[in-house]
Amino acid sequence: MAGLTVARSALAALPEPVIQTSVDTAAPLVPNTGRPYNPVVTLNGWSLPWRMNNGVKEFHLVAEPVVREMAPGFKVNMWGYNGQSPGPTIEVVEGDRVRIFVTNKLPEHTTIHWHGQRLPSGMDGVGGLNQPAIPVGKTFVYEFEARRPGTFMYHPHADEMVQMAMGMMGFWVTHPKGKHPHISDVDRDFCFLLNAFDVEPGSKTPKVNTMTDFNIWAWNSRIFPGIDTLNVRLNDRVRIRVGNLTMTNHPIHLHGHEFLVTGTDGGPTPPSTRWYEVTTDVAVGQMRQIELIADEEGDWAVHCHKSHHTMNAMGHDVPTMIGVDHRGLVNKIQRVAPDYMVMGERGMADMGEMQMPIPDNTAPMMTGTGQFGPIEMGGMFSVFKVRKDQKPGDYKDPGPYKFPQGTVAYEWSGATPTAPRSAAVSSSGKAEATAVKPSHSAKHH
Ligand SMILES: [Cu+2]
Repeated sequence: MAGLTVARSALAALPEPVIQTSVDTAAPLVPNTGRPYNPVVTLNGWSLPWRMNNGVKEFHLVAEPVVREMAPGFKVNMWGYNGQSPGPTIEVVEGDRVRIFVTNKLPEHTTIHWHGQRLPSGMDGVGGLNQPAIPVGKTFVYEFEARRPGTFMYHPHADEMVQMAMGMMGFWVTHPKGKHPHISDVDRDFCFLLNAFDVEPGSKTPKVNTMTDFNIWAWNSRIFPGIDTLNVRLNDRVRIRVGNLTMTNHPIHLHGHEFLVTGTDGGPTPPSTRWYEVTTDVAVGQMRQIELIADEEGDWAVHCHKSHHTMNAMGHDVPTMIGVDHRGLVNKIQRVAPDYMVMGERGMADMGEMQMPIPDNTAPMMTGTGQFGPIEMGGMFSVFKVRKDQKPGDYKDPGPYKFPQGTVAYEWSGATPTAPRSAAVSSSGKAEATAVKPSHSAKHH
């Protein structure tokens, strides 16, 4: 790595920057110095090792251009940290003294804001307000005590719109230093950031001046089916931490289980404030921790409930074609435009199966295959896999669920009675309505 050799002499006194080249979910980083804690698993990401220096945890982040593979075969030129976008997850313990060296290898200045942390104002990372921006080629030092446990993020606060649109962000977890009344011990602790990009199909670099009209909806700069599954053992207590650095909200929905929101931006929530849900909205700039007991075996979808966020790049101007009869017209058009094809006359499901040619370096709009056929999803979608034989500490994908005999929805093979229609439309165009007055005997409040 050319960049690293340059760094070596200049950064002699700094911790060697650790660079990640893989897009796979790394095994949890079990701490070998400092206070013990139960590490998190970053989806398609990793945690940054540190160096202990006289009781201070020293990390080294390198802001630099990276190439992130968002899904197999779809690579995007991004800016990130230590080889990837997002940057590595930083894990520390409440009360830790933390020193972070930030080296700027971008073509412009940058800073890092430690989103949600209690810290001295001069460490908060807003360029111009709290510090001069870090010039190209320079290294700055941030140092503070991780004062409260919880879920945090980091991102630039200099040319922020451009740098976040290019993928600069990372996750931060501060573990409690001991038993905390509002933080449970869990068997699995996952985390990921919600992020969004505007990459024109066929191009490789995000458009950086996009304000709201993004077309790639990602978890940790990956899109389905490039997002790893969340694999757990039956009856595990599972925590999932989500941070939102896109420009819109994402209602995150889990199938098959109810969960509690056990933490927000401000830290763990008091148990008396929690209620069960199956969807929780994560607004822009927010962090949420959800917790559940994984007590239903199976393959359970977990996804953003905005249906266009479980789609990959598509033209926004595709007209709705449902119900439009193209017969005859297509042949005529194909005489002048041989590539012309009809989409969506009977809905868009054909897109899930279609092997139509797409521009180089893009992802199909809806894709992924399950054991029964196309899943017809993209973007912010993954699978929560609950298995009784998943070993503790084993995060490997157990493969597709083996459904017990007789538990899968099936085709009816008996007689199908004709369904009577309740309100027929008369030839005058008026609906015949029948009102039924409730009888007195049926009245109850
Ligand atoms: Cu969404």
